[in-house]
Amino acid sequence: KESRLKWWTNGRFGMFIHWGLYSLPARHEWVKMYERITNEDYQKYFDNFNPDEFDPKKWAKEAKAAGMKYAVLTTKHHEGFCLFDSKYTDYKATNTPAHRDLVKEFVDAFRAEGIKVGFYYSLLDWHHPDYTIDDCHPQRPADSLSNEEKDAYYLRVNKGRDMKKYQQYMKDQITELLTKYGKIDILWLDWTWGKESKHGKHPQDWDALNLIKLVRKLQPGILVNNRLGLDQDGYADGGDFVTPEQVKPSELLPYKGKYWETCQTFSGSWGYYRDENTWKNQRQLLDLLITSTANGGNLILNVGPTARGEFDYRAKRALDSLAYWMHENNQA
Ligand code: FUL
Repeated sequence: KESRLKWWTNGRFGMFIHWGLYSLPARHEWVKMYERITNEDYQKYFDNFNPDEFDPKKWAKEAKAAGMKYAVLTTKHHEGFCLFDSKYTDYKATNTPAHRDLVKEFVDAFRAEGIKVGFYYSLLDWHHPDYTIDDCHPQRPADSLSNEEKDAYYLRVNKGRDMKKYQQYMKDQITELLTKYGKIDILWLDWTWGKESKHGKHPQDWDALNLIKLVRKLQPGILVNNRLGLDQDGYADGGDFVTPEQVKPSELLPYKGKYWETCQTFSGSWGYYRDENTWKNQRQLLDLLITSTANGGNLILNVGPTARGEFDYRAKRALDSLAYWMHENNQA
């Protein structure tokens, strides 16, 4: 494990990219769930997904200048939309006006800059017809219903949904991702929850053990994060690193001694959120980077590109401020 993780612990700093149909409404990557948007109403984002400014070579240059050594792209987020040309769904970028396999272009562009590539893949899927509807789903029951009414609702809407088929779908897609794009350095699976969490009443079954075995077989050198929940079942190979999310620098200290990567946003949400006003300044970003590195961890900093495929000017400004600092300190 130590030797597999060597490049990653040395690299310390990565770029997360959250991009999907949610970049069109531009108000959080969870918009479909938060606003209970139906598939029919969400369809307009698919029909109009046309990232005419998408040029991942530019993204890769920005990442490199900022001193980032790896990048992880959302191949599919919770909304279920695939940025890659999957055989197993029509809900993919090649069927939108984009007409491109965006994952392939990302991989080629970042590799060309010497940046390691990773894939984020959501376990949740708010579009797949076999995925169990639970209390973390756009079609969840109304809050006003009683518990009995909610249970009856779940029974009704999940009739005919077959989670086993969805498990197979995940395996098929992960197989595509890990066989069609060359050597993949990181797989970032997201996410599962314990019985205690607020979504625990309807726990999902990802067939996690067989999933991780498949991943290890297809790409023995790959690094996998810890969000499959296997560590909860006493399975030692629960993941290669832990992933404290959006925590303050001071809260990172207890992770010392583990392999860890904190994931952080520039402004709060992960998907492009046009009207968000909480952008971190250079000092805050450097504080995160320095605290992470000094305590033996990694930082993966997220950009949510716009629907046209560009980095927002505020993201560019933040990246440039890091590039400037790296340059002044001879780090990049
Ligand atoms: C979370 C997700 O629900 C967020 O949307 C984001 O992808 C973050 C990195 O992980 O659990």
